[in-house]
Amino acid sequence: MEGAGKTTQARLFADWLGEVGISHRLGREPGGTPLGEAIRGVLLDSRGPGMSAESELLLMLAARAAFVREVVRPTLESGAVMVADRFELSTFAYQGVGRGLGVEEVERLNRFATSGLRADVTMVLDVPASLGQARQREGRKERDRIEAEGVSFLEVVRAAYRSLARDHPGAVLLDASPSVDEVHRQVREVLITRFPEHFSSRRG
Ligand code: Z5A
Repeated sequence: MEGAGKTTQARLFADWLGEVGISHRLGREPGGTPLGEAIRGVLLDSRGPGMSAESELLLMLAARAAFVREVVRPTLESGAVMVADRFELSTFAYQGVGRGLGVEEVERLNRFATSGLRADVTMVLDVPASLGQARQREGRKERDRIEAEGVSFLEVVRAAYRSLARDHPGAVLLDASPSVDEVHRQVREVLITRFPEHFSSRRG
């Protein structure tokens, strides 16, 4: 969810990987490449041209295709860990459910964009939409075009995330309402449990 603390947690997680000596790269979606960042500008500009749900989806996926080919695959091929601030579950929740395009159809198009690459672990940071928005207000972040949809749209997206997190391979639902440190502790716990061979002797 917006304002759940994804960027904060992705950075803390990447810092932790650095501390324990695991090479990694951090990227964000939409964005992460020159093309992706240009598309991000179009997608999120609240004063820009409006667009249909279909155009929004295809722009998200155009950015993702570049991100996977130019950033994610080369990072994984080099043996490093890729940390992504948002990935395909966002598209299933926002465009598949929130925009009503249907999760199955979005999954099909997404597979084309990613050439089937999946994340090993997806952490879904869950907060009520109102708390996410309050955090963003406090952080004084201006609302982007999608956030401007308002709290009822975001509650639909939240329900979609909670349901998708139950079935999506590798997804874990975390309560992101507590403090930054507590959520980071939960993130570490998930990774240590999932990949004990990498973290047991490197708790950092
Ligand atoms: N979108 C989509 O529709 N389909 C897709 O496929 C993809 C994206 C990939 C851009 O995403 C928009 O694109 C987004 C979904 C859509 N629009 N909406 N809604 P984004 O990730 O760039 O934007 P965002 O979700 O709005 O992220 P954000 O505002 O950067 O929120 P965040 O990363 O979750 O939170 P944060 O930046 O880490 O923290 C926000 C503030 O809360 C900040 O002041 C922090 O200090 C504070 N914070 C963080 N954690 C805590 C805790 N635990 N307690 C108290 N305060 C906290």
